[in-house]
Amino acid sequence: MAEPPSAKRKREAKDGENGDAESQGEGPGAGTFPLAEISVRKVLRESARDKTIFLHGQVNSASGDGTDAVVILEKTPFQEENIAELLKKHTKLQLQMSNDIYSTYHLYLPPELNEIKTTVVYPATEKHLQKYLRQELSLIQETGEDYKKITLPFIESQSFSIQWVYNILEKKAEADRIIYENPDPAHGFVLIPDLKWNQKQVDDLYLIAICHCRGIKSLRDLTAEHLPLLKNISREGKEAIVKRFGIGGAQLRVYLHYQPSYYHLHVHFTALGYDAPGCTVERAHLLSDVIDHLERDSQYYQKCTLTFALRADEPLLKKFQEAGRV
Ligand code: M7G
Repeated sequence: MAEPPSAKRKREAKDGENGDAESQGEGPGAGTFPLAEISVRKVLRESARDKTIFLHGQVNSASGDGTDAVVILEKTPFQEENIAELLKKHTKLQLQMSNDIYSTYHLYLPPELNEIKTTVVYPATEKHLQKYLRQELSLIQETGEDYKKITLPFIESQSFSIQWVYNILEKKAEADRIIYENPDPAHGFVLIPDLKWNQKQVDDLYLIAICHCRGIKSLRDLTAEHLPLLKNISREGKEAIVKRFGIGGAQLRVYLHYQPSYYHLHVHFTALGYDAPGCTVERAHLLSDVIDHLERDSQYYQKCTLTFALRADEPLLKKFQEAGRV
């Protein structure tokens, strides 16, 4: 019997030669993280709906002082093709309650069917701890002038290291995970699975295209000069995704973040049916809209007002408050 396309796609996502745990550990900073030795300092954020918890942990060094880590634990989506095995191979089925035709159970599974996706940032900086801490948000409306006077000096003075981006571009990390590359230094990019995606199912597909060209910090730096690069990312990125994962361009949400966390231009590709973190209207800018705006006006992103949310303790919010802009 012919395999349904969705099962095939899922199997391909799972089998993708780049998705195994070992290959994800390669590159600078590789090595197994001593998870069992970590002491939990604080729960930064948790979500019962998303089945995720963000922890601030510390790993004790020989001298006795702890090094900070962020550990993110996330229960993974079901994989359709594993369901039969899951029902058959369960280790225990414990009745919780029964009433007439209704009953609920605790179902216990063997470890290989019970994965928890674990993301570690280690050593983590104070900025990482703040990034994941749940906090009240405020909307900022940043004019082109605000960007030049407030935001740009701020991001030049302090923003996350983008060493991991250079490691990908220079093939020093995640080289075996690259899905597609256009090597052109000005108009080329690398397409790679995002840290957030375990590649086991396409329902939560998430890839990023990272441009080779250095120095384009964000949406604010884009002009018509970058249209060839943006169009390559859009067209070639979609072609590579349909070829590898069977998801067509019309089923993809392709966008840039403003503000991003990492100031080296990159574009997010997520499954349209997936509510990816950061795909909200105050952060995601569709690549197709960005291209359209730049075709109409090369200076669009230097002039327009951009709205985004900042967390209560973000130093950039303080800068906007000091300038009387909030
Ligand atoms: P962003 O808009 O700058 O920031 O996107 P965000 O993290 O607040 O969304 C950067 C994207 O790169 C995010 O989707 C991250 O999950 C992803 N990412 C971050 N790091 C450190 C890595 C990494 O080391 N490898 C890969 N493949 N993706 C990463």
